Amino acid sequence: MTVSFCTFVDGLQAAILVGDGQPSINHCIFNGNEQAIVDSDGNAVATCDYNVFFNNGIDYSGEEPGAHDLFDTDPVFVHGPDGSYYLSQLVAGQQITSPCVDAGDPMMSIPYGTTRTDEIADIAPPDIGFHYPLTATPTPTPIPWMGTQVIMSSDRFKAGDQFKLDVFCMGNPGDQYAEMFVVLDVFGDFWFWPLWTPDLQGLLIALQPEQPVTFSILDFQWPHGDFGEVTGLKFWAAICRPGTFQAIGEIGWVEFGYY
Ligand SMILES: [Ca+2]
Repeated sequence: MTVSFCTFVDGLQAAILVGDGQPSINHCIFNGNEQAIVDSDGNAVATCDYNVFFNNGIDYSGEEPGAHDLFDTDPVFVHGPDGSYYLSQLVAGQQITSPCVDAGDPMMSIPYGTTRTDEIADIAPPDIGFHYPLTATPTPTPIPWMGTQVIMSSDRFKAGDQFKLDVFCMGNPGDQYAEMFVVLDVFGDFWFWPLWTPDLQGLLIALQPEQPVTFSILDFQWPHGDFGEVTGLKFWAAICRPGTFQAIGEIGWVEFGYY
């Protein structure tokens, strides 16, 4: 049995109680335990080395210390993203570097993980003690925006305002064409661009790779006259695979009114 790259802190009994066999105990930190490595009956012979001991009641009982053990050595824990037993290190921004850093057997393979609060993986020689998993979030791959976005010059219009409606369309990388629909939604009654009649209609448009295509749908000056006040009107816009009503990406919309 092998116990390696573990950290034992503040145990009230023996951190490791050796029974039978010939265990190997190495690259572990024992800090503040009542007892660290204890042979229960004298039958076992543990091979111990490259361990670090600090503030334990008893470091070894019935087992032989290793040639590279460090005694009375503060591991200098610091709190990090996944816990409180990272090792203080100048390279990670702390004031001092823990004596456990790079204190392992240079011939020992390095466990996957890190002792650094900035989550940079351990490199040779190995650090002694527990290695936290690398949880650093991967660089997010930007997801290209797809579908339609509807932009209006305002959401409330009055006489003389410029009424401008633009639709931006962006397809999948391989899409060359799409069927585009723009709908004026007057409380559930639909009026379809480009003729602005209730008949379902759209237009086949050409898309461009990796950049949106812009359509100016409406552009006029809001007329004078007493139309009262209306809110809650909407424009919807979608691009679909030609011949289907299968939308590509997002369906854009805006809400507007006039007074
Ligand atoms: Ca190292």
